[in-house]
Amino acid sequence: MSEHKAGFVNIVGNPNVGKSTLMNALIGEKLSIITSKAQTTRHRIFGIVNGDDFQVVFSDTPGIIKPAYELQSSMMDFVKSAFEDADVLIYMVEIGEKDLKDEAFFAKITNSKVPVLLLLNKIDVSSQEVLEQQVQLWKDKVPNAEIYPISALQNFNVDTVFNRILELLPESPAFYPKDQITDKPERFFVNETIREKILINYSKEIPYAVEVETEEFLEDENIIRIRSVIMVERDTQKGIIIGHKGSALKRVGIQARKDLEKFFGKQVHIEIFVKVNKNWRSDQRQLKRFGYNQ
Ligand code: GDP
Ligand code: K
Ligand code: MG
Repeated sequence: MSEHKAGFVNIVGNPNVGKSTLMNALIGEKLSIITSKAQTTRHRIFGIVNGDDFQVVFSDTPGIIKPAYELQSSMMDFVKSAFEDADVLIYMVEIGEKDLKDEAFFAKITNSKVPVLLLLNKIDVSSQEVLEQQVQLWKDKVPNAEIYPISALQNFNVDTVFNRILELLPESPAFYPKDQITDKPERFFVNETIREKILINYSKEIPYAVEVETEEFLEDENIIRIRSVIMVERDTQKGIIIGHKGSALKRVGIQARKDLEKFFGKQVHIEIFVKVNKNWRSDQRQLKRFGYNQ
């Protein structure tokens, strides 16, 4: 009789190396939003893969940065927590990357008591020669890690990594019901989808000044009705989000609706409003309300 295995596999690394892309590839669902911009991921998000005799609880986390304001400090608290409860640590780096800028976090990886899988990502844009150099470089830097070259985007070697994770998982009963695939409520995915469209459609500081809150999520048999609020820090930002005659906000709404219809497998009706909420990024109480303080 085979034993049941379960555990936490936490993905950490620099911004933009492909952590969220990997998480989605492992789960087979778009749980985490992905853009080419740093700080796309602000939360710790569980993605759960269930089998008859295993349950793997993956955690996607924000990229490691030196925090400059309260929101970013909370983001780094999520990363810290991911170091604390891992059964297997995934340290993701990309081809051509030099170092993890934060030495304290890097030391947590090299001194890790749990197995470390170092995933060298984006090998689809690398030559064989560069890849071999990089593998050697990381072997020297993180001697305690097993190194796997992968392409999260093209799903190359992701199954090899998954099978190795299953070998490394401790024997344990499941932590979550076997039909659950995440720890986050539906509204969270609405907020994140809208935020992804903001990251894609607006430049400079706008996406970083934005938080999204979904005030209404009403699910009928055939349709989901959603009302969400985009919060910005200043009046000028509100104007930019809305755009000429509302055209920019309308585009965000259309793009978000398409993704949400795919995600929920149902027709979606969405209304989006914009509000100014001064300095929410630096306000502990606001951050707590938005789910940042653990
Ligand atoms: P994160 O910030 O570490 O979560 O990174 P994301 O998953 O958001 O990805 C950042 C950018 O890298 C996005 O534009 C992805 O499409 C891209 N990316 C992720 N994985 C790969 C990969 O394997 N190959 C290539 N070429 N690009 C990738
Ligand atoms: K990103
Ligand atoms: Mg991410």
